[in-house]
Amino acid sequence: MAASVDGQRERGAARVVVVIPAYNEAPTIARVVAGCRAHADAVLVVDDGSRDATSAEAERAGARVHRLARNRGKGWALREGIELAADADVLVFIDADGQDDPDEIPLLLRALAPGVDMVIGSRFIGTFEPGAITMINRLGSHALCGVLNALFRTRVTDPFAGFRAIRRAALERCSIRAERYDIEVDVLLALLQVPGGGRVVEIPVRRSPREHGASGLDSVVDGTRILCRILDRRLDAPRAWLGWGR
Ligand SMILES: Nc1nc2c(ncn2[C@@H]2O[C@H](COP(=O)(O)OP(=O)(O)O)[C@@H](O)[C@H]2O)c(=O)[nH]1
Ligand SMILES: [Mg+2]
Repeated sequence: MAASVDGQRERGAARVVVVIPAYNEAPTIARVVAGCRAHADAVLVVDDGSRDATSAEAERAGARVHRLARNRGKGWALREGIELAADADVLVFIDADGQDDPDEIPLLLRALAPGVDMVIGSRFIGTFEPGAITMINRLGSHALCGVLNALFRTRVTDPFAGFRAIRRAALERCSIRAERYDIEVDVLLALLQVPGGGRVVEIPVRRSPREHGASGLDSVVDGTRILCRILDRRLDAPRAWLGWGR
């Protein structure tokens, strides 16, 4: 039985679905899926064109797998997952490479108190284990986070964290555009921009190093894409004011 969401889990009312974007993660996906199943009602893996046994391993571990023929990016995969998890009350996003700990899912769910729309598992108020982040990514994250907080007058510590819990009702009020590693910041800013403003909280989590392969994130290309996404979102208000809806 999963952790409580507003005390609803005990009443069986809040359905928690974990959505995992996975690309060439065969060595770790089964363990991540198994870990998530202990804390959720269902686990959905979105695999867009992996060349290894990611889908088979995920299925073997008990996940529902949505397979796309060609690679479209982490953001695209998560957006497909959100569409498919239409029966969820709460969605949890977690990476497939074992860097996030599924046993911390109950902490996210517990922090999703009444009135809270999204809980971000912040690595910056939590812990990076040795080797879990490169110096360039740490510096880039701080710089981009500073830009975001200045432009949106927020005090977020980890807008790029993929490990989070979000209410489906809140997601339904957002229009998400990102296709790659700009997805996390896009979801956050879309949520903050809904009329009345979504309520977001952060809790500390632990981030482990990657156990196999390499990150697909290119610090320069994806850092630039994230910056463009932040600026694009910042222009939404003046665009709306001028009647230039998107
Ligand atoms: N489905 C899908 N998942 C992706 C894609 N790119 C990255 N991911 C997943 O997103 C998560 C984070 O990716 P990773 O490259 O490790 O980025 P980092 O942890 O931010 O360095 C992992 O679960 C990846 O398998 C993609 O193109 N498609
Ligand atoms: Mg990773």
